[in-house]
Amino acid sequence: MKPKILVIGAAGQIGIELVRSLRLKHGETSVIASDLRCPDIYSSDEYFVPLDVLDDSALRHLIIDQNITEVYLLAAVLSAKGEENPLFAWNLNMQSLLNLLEIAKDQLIDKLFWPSSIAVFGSLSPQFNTPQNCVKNPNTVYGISKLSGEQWCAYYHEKYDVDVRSLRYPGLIGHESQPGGGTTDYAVSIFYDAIRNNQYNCYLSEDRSLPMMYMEDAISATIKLMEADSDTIKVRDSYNLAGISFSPKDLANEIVKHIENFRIQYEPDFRDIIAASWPNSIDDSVAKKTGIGMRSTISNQWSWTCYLILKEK
Ligand code: NAD
Ligand code: AKB
Repeated sequence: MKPKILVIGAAGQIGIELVRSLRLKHGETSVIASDLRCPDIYSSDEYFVPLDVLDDSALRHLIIDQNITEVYLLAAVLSAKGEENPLFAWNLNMQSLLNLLEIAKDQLIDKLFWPSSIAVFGSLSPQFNTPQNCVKNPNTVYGISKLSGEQWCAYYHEKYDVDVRSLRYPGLIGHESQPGGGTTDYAVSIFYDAIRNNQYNCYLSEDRSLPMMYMEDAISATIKLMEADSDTIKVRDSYNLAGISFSPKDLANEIVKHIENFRIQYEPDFRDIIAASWPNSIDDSVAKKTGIGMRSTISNQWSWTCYLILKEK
C-alpha cells in the first residue's frame, strides 16, 4: 500500500530536504509538510499544514483527516538553544514524542521515525569509535531528552508493538536552510560567513573534532531505515550512524582552498564544553549490518565542502 506521510518540523534543516526527497519518491500528494512556522518555500504549498505538535487534538485530527500512515517527527529544540530554557526544551522534545507514540499505540499510524543524536553520549562514554551500547551521561537537556526519548521508543515497541525507528544522527551539514541552534551548527554557519564575509568567528576550539554527516547521506539513511522490513530492525532505541569526523581547523583548511582570503578566529564558549563531552568518532557497525551504515558515500569525501560552497554561490 502507498504510504501517506506527515513530516512534523518540515521547515527545519532536515525537514526541508526530507520533504523534497520523500515527494520525489512518493509524489507530492503523499507527503504533508507541517511546522509551527511557514517559511517562503511552503507559502503557496497546497500540502503544507501549520501545526503545533504539542496540540494533541489538532495532531490527531490531522492524522485522521489525511489518512496518515507514517510520521517523521523532527520538531525539537537543539543542544545549544535548549540550554537557554531547559524546561521548555524538555517539554517540547519529550511531549511531542509521547504524543506520537500514543497515536501509534492507538494504531492511528503504522510507522514513526524519530531522530536521536550523538548528544546522548557524555564524558564517560568512549570518545573514539563510540559503540552502539556504552555508558551514556549527557550534559545537556537536549541530550537528556534524546536519551529518555530513545528509552521511550524501545518501551513502546516492546510493550505495545509500536513500529518506531530511530537514528543517532551526527552533526548534519546541508545548505538549504540556516542552522537551528545546535552545537555542530558551526559547520553550517561557517559556509555562509565564508561566502558573505570571508571570515568566521568560531565558538568551538580549533581542534574540537566531532562526528559529522552530509545531509543527503542522512536523508538517504533515514528513508532506508523507514523502508526496511520491521523484523530486520533489531535496535528499537536508536542506531549509531557515522559519516566523517573533523575539527573546525580541518574544515577551515579545506575552505581556504576555495576561498583564498578566508580567515577564522576561535572564541570558544559554552558550546565548546558541550562538544568536548561528545564523541570524536562513531562506530556504526550495528547499523551497517542492517544495511543503513553510510560511511562510504558523500560524507566520506572532502570534495563536498567545495560542492556546498558552489551551491550556495
Ligand atoms: P531545526 O531546528 O532546523 O528544525 C526543527 C523544526 O521544528 C523547526 O522548523 C521548528 O519551527 C519546528 N518546531 C519547533 N517547535 C514546533 C512545534 N511545537 N510544532 C511543530 N513544529 C515545531 O532542527 P533540525 O536540524 O532540522 O533537526 C530535526 C531533528 O533532528 C531534531 O529532532 C534534532 O534533534 C534531530 N537532529 C538534528 C541534527 C542536526 O545536525 N541537524 C543532529 C542530530 C539530531
Ligand atoms: C546539535 O548540535 O544540537 C545537533 C545534534 C548533533 O544533535 N546538531
